[in-house]
Amino acid sequence: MTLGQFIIEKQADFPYAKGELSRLLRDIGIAAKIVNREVSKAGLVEILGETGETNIQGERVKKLDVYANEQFIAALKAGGEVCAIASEENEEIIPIDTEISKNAKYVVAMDPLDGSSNIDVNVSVGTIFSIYRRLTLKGPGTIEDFMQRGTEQVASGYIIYGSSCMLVYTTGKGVNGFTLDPSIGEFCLSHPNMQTPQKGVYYSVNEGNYLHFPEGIKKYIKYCQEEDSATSRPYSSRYIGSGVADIHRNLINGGVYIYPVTTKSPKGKLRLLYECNPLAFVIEQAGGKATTGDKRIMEVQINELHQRTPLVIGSSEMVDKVVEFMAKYKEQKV
Ligand code: P6P
Repeated sequence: MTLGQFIIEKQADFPYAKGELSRLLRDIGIAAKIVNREVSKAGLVEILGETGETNIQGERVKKLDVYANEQFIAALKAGGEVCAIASEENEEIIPIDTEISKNAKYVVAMDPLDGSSNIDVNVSVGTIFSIYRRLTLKGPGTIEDFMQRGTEQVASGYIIYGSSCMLVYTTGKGVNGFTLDPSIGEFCLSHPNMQTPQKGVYYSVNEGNYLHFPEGIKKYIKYCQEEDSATSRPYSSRYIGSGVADIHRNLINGGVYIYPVTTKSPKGKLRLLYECNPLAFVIEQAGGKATTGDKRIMEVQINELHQRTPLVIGSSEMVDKVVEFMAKYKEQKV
């Protein structure tokens, strides 16, 4: 079953929907195919960095994250279903005020190419997207449309450009994964009704920041490293610098991803609007959890577009254990 067929079939889940969300998800799928084509040949067309040269179309060769941003913006604008876009690549929101979008109901927040520093070394990267109903009544969207808690998301998901290209999304009725079949240029349902294991043996954290972690995180990392066959410890450390790839692996195999506060990132590094909330929606729908360490991610109040937050996300029993350690050592300072 292709993504398009699946979306139409599932549209029946939303009796009041008139197809706008379906078309919006289709638009995201189109942009994903275009970006995947460039990501998969990044090493060949020197799109890795700003080379200063121009390509055969006479365009300056752009960095892949700029390219991805432009492709998703173009696809969303052309689809006419959104009245504004927020992007990790843009300081301000992108209001959309075209004839085709004048009745648009939705806004999209996105990280067009998460982990893009890995492109040059051929490591998986991803796109993360979050869809909200607009709050403003008409005209181009405003920043007010994005100041919504994660619990208000209509849909969210990610695309991972890895050994294969996968699109994983939820509309609040479970999580489904689609793998791009390049021979037909379609995303095909490969992972129906994804459920993440309640526990796993992978923990993902940048231990280079260990000395600056809160005490509870330090204690949890040591817990992961202890010998205890009854709880399958020591766990395995897996951290590749692309959150989408780490979180996707943990979603399938079980595991926990942690990006806590550090001295360099005193509020955490990852962004609430277009990284943590969309990933939290997917993981919760797959039976996992996502927290700041003491608050459910999707209930965090958002006050600014690029707001950062600490993130603990993955298998519910493992997230609970991290929270337990953080509570136990909350007051302890190094
Ligand atoms: P660090 C990528 O920039 C990202 O937002 C996540 O995808 C990734 O897990 C993390 O930051 C890597 O950050 O500080 O460990 O290099």
